[in-house]
Amino acid sequence: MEKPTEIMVKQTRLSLAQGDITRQNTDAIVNAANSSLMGDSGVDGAIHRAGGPAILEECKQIVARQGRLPTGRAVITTGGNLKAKYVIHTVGPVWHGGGQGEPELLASAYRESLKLASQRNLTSVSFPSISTGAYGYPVADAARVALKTVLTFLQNETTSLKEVVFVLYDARTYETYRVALEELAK
Ligand code: AR6
Repeated sequence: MEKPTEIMVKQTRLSLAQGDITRQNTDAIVNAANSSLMGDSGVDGAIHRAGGPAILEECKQIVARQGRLPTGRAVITTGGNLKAKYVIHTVGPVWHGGGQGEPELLASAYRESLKLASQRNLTSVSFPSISTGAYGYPVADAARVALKTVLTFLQNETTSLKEVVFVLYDARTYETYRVALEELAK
């Protein structure tokens, strides 16, 4: 039988795809940013490159207003030239071995992003695999936290979201998320 790459959680479809998140046409895409919100490498760099300067301009205004974005929090800007109307910028934890609150902070990054999307009445949002690149979070652990957090949110919160997509860049990450979703859906 085909392994599940999507599940329904109440009214919302939670699915996995392999690809480049900057090409997604969901209402919002989530950026795995850092606290400076200045754009850098990885998915953050790709989003700023594809979306153009309007995103960085709004990020600068946000930092001028409220300071650096703490780990586990999220803010929303325009999507600039992207197909997505909005970018939700969140900061995942740097992996320090797991004993410094990393799972809670990673869960918070997903939850705060979902809350923002719901507050804006968005119907669809795409996530990358937050923290598993430059920030070094082991992918299998991160996948479990990510999927469980989204699932719990969709089960327990009232939300406008009809679609939540994880867009995984490489085959190994995609496969790891697929196994984690399969485990969770049992
Ligand atoms: N679409 C989807 N996923 C992508 C893309 C893309 N276009 N490009 C990379 N990924 P990372 P982090 C995947 O390092 O670990 C930045 O410099 C990538 O393969 O982007 O949260 C920020 O400014 C990996 O699976 O984010 C921060 O300083 C995942 O996205 C820091 O890196 C996350 O990798 C954040 O580190």
